[in-house]
Amino acid sequence: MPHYPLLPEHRRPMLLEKLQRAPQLRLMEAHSPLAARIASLARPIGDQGPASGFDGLWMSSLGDSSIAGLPDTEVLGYPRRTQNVFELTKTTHLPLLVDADTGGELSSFIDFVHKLEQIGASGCVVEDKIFPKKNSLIKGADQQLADCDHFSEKIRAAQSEKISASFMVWARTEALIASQGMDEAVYRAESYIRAGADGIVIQSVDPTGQEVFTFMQALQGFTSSWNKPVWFACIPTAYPQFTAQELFAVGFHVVIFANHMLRASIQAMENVCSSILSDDRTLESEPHITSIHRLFHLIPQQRVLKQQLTHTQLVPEQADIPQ
Ligand code: SPV
Ligand code: MG
Repeated sequence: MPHYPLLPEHRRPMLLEKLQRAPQLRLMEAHSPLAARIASLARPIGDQGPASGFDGLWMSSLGDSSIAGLPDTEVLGYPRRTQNVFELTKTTHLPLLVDADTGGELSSFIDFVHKLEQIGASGCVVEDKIFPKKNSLIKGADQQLADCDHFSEKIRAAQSEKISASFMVWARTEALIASQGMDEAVYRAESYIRAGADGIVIQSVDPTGQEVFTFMQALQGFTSSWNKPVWFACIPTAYPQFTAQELFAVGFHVVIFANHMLRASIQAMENVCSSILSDDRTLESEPHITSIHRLFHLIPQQRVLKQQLTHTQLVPEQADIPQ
């Protein structure tokens, strides 16, 4: 990737264009600019897997909250989330899909949508739980759904208030997470599509994957008779035995690997800390950690501005950063 950021108007349509061209996309979670760069440069080992790497990045609420040392309960807030998305644009040319949680209060959700558009994100996913939501993967959590009509209105409002046609507003139903059953999940997905959702994310923690397969089958008739394409995504954290290719085969267009960069980094950091404490030096951990040389390759150091920046030169550039 060249070492300059993409302009928002160039990045924003990329996800929709990729979907229209070849609707089988793999998105990787990125919780920091460094993680975004690593995911953007990643390629498969050997000759299996997509040679061009990931198709886009997922800005996970779990990732953003965890990095900030906060629970995934919408405490981080949109200003910090906005800043995080903006920071990511420095290190990747991939399109960005942003997890918008419940959207909270309507006017702040619309404001978030506008800022994401200005930054050049390609879309957001808003979920039908009651604010403040709890993470869907928490075992035994009491999960409460928002009223379906009210949530559909939120989708409708975001679609009519957004500025750019290429920015997508996806709806995510948590009906299965809230134990409301398949009929409710399908009913809600149809309602959100009627309200204008560009895509649907189905969240499930069924380890067999059967729930999401049934969901896709149940919606087939409705979506094939619908007047515009609707994209479907799943988040296979709880059913990792399925390849993206297998999930595409049952009708999904997007597979989101929602937390794997984050979890990989935690394990690596825990291991190096234990190793250094056990050996009382760093020699033994060296073969297991990234070399400084590799770090400098990922985040090049040689780019030093030649000219002295004056205060007046800095102001307009900073003014472009949505707060
Ligand atoms: C996230 O990545 O923040 C998600 C996906 O919302 S999950 O944590 O699986 O609910
Ligand atoms: Mg989330």
